[in-house]
Amino acid sequence: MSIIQRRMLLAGVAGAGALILTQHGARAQARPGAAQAMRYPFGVPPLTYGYAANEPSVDQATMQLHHDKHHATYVTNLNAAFASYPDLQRTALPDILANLAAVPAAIRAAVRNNGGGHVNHTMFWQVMGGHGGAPEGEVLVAVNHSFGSLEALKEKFNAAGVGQFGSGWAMVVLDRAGGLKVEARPNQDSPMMDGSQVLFGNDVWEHAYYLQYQNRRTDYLNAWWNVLDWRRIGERYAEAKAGTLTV
Ligand code: MN3
Repeated sequence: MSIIQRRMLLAGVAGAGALILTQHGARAQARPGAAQAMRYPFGVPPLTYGYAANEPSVDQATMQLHHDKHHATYVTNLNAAFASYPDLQRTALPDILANLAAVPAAIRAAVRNNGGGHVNHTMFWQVMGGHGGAPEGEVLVAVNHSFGSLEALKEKFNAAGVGQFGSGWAMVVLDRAGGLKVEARPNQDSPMMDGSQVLFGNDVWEHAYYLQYQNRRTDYLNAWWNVLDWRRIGERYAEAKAGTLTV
């Protein structure tokens, strides 16, 4: 039984799987590069800016190692896990992560860790490379509605990041009404694993900041806002509401 067939059975609605497939068809048209990155064989999407674009807040060496080595390792391990599972190879990664219980037990942990690592980092590169500042338009409205102000969001987000024991992520996730919530996740877990969409998130693994900030995670969290690309985050918000957000 394919994972999609299993999901349709679990959902108890034959149409649910078809809807997901249709949505991915639409996604493939909207953002072909990003959609392809979510299918086997997986690849690390190239940065759309230079390694030095986030200086001085995130240094070039960290960007290079993080993108070319750390993310690449998750992708290599994910491809290895999928090698003997043609059903999984035919399924978009977000759909697999949304139903990890259906992944064969022998590779479930590898898919959780490395699949989560792949989607989290693919999102991460997208929302950086900008110049910080403040959101505009619908995202500004959503931020003010959900948190009161950008400053309040930053405070809550940084607290989630510094409070994440060990490795993990601070995330802004969307609820069904388009409202925003700050949530932390351990390791490489993704909110996709419990059916949520991510607007943006910051990596608080030591590999994300240790070269430059050593133990000063708070300083890294504060500086990271300077490199956010609010224009791209605005696009992600629109895509999430339209059901076309790929990752
Ligand atoms: Mn990382």
